[in-house]
Amino acid sequence: MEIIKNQTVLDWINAQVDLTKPDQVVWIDGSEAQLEALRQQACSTGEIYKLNEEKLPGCYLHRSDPTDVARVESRTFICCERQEDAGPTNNWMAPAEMYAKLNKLYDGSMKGRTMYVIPYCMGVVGSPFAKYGIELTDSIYVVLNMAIMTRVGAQVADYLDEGFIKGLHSKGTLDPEERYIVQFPEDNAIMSINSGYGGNVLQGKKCFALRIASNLGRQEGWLAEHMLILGVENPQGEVRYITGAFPSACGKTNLAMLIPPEGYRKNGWKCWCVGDDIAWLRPGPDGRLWAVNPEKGFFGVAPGTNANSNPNALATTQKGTIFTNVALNLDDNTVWWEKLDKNPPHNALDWQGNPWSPETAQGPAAHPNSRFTAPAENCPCISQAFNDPQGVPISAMIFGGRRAKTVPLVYQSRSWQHGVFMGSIMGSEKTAAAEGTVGETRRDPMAMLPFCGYHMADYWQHWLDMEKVLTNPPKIFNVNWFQTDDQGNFIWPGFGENLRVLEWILKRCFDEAGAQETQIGYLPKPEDMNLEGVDITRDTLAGLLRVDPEGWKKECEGIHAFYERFGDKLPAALRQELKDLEARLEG
Ligand code: GTP
Ligand code: SPV
Ligand code: MN
Repeated sequence: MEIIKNQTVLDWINAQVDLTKPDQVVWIDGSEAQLEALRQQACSTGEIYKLNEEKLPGCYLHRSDPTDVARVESRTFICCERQEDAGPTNNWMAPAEMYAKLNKLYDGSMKGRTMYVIPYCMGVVGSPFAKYGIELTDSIYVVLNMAIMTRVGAQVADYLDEGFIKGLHSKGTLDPEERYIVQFPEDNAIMSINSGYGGNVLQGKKCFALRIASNLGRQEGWLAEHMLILGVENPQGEVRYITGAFPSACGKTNLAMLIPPEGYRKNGWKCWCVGDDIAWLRPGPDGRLWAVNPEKGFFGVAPGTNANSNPNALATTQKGTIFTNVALNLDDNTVWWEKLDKNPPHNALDWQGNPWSPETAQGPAAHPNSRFTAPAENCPCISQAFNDPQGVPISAMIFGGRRAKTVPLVYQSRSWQHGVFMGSIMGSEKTAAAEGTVGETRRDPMAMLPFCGYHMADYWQHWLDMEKVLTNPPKIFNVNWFQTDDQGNFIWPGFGENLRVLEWILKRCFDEAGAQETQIGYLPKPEDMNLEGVDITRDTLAGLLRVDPEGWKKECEGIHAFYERFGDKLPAALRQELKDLEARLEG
């Protein structure tokens, strides 16, 4: 059944069929009947596994290949004609060379398999700000995930025209040596092969909504960002919105679903989730910045999610969810992961399908980057504005990462330009969300290092330029929930208690809270933050809000080294901001 009429689109699909040579082609119409048939088929081959229907209705478990458990940045490429357009932070290859390489890998890769045609939309279908694409894939797992994460099927068919984003995915042989995640921004095309995991293959997410969309945003005057979107309702019933850019596995989903501490709840504070990973931000006619979540579901980190840390995320995963690389409790056919509760199953299979029990465990039951794919509509705190094509107006933008030392709990930029500088110097300790050594600090500007689809210095310039069209721009802040004591324990309680920081941030946006000026920006004085009902002394808070000039001088050395990579392309405004910071630290 063909549901797409546009000839350019059909010609492109036919060319990919000729290349990959599937036995058959199936069009995804998005109907529940078709998705259910695919689930049953995937269960019959072991690709997915049905969980306890009473406890977890409509939920499934999938195990990916053990060599294929996270994004692979070393095998992710931006292929544009000129290498300097990809910049020093992206892997690059000339498009012709990459197409030649990939075409060999795709040639016949779907023989004996079915090709699924997934028409999908990022954003609200039919809205002027939505973007459309097609992912061709030989994986039912990808189809089922895309159907949760994006708006798929017949509803988008009429919107597919010459401007669609082309996407080809094949599991290939899963050979890690030949794994490629490739964006061709000048062709609006995405090709990934030899992976079946997450952001490598659910192309709507990082490949489209960040790498390709960041290019579109630059051309069209908007921003595609790795940001959560959260509405905070105060006791007066007014909802103010923030976005937050934290690197992978640094707390976006948790902040996006924050539950206010008890004292706040009693006073009428509420939080509303608009998005947990990606924000498309455009200037509105009112000169404010408006945010839309282009996704329709959450692809969230499972370990650490529990009834205390993030009850909303846990509730979201109780139906219609696909779990990837978590443990299976054989006693009742449910799932488990580290820190879900204090009762690990004794009769279980680990994320690789091997027998696991706490007594005999050689490693974790769930992979540290195991994930849930859950519909946003399941979320108890989903915002009323979730499906609003206009999005929500943003009062504050927050940057942040994992930093044991130096970076205080929160500080505010002195200006938009200084805020862009703050984003550009973000650092974070590496997590399990991508390959590499966990714990190493790396610069991850705006949490976009793996996701910016063009030259990072041009991207900073684009951010700087946005100021000209924003008469009422959001205020910019940096947060760090992750300072540790000498024993390595987190000092700040985090999670719901982060609302105390958000309260100060949002009040700053409306001139309702005090601050002190420091070398690095504006910080709350310890008495400017509400500590009622939390087990933190003013002294401890003062420590979390300390600016350590010596630590910051070291930080500046690292920033210099990082900035050097951009040579002449580094915007002069950022070079100046670094100079000014150094002068203030000396003074
Ligand atoms: P991606 O989906 O990879 O983009 O990750 P994310 O940014 O959405 O991170 P997520 O919210 O899933 O959190 C990742 C890890 O950080 C989990 O193990 C959380 O428990 C932990 N975490 C989140 N918020 C906090 C916090 O406020 N304090 C502390 N100490 N840990 C946190
Ligand atoms: C991230 O790593 O930021 C994620 C997970 O959100 S993935 O979609 O795999 O990139
Ligand atoms: Mn993410």
